[in-house]
Amino acid sequence: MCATILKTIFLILYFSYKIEGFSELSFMASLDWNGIQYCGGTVISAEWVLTAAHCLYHMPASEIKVRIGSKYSNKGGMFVDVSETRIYDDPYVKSYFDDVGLIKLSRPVEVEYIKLPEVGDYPKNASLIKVYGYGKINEGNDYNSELLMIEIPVVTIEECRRSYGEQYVTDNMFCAYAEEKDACQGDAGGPAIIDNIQYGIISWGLGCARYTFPGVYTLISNSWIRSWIYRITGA
Ligand code: 4AZ
Repeated sequence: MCATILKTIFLILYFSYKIEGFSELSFMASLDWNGIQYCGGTVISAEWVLTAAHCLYHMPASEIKVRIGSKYSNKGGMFVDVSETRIYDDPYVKSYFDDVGLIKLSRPVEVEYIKLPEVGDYPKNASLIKVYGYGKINEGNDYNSELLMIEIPVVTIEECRRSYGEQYVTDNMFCAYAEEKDACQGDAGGPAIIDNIQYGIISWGLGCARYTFPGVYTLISNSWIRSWIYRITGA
């Protein structure tokens, strides 16, 4: 009798995966390779995690695990296996800079999924994005396992191109910059959010928080990116 009740409780917990006490950010995901936190991501539907393509290159799905809904990259939340990874593979659009990828989880999770923008819904110049990550806190070796957030303004694509060169900042990207505040190694794949909508995926930049060098983000509302995500995930 007691064993049956315990078993039922166990099954209910096992099949719901609800996070308690962390609901406002339960969509946050940390990618783990062999016990090493190496990228971020966000849960966009029961089975799909959005991340950067470069977090998935040369990475067998079987070697990635995703920690979901935790304030820490090394404990808590749910630790879920990956069944499949996808990067955009249209022969006409193919470069390192189309930095969007998807991870299919081995089982569905019930969390507060992050919402994505409509096609053409661009983050406006000077609007503040919230950027979340479990990555490094400077260019040195100061690793940090706790989820951190910065709030920084979007800068114009022209300003970003002046820093990096015309050819490196494509129409699939936007940039954000503030002195001393930036994403860093381990944050890529994580979100840039305005008003509870994820507009960007942390993608690249020269070093971290270097003077006059913005952080670069994948522009989710770009039409092929947005429709590709929708086609695969329904989100
Ligand atoms: C990274 O490797 C990374 N400063 C992410 C963002 C930036 C640099 C590196 C931008 O995850």
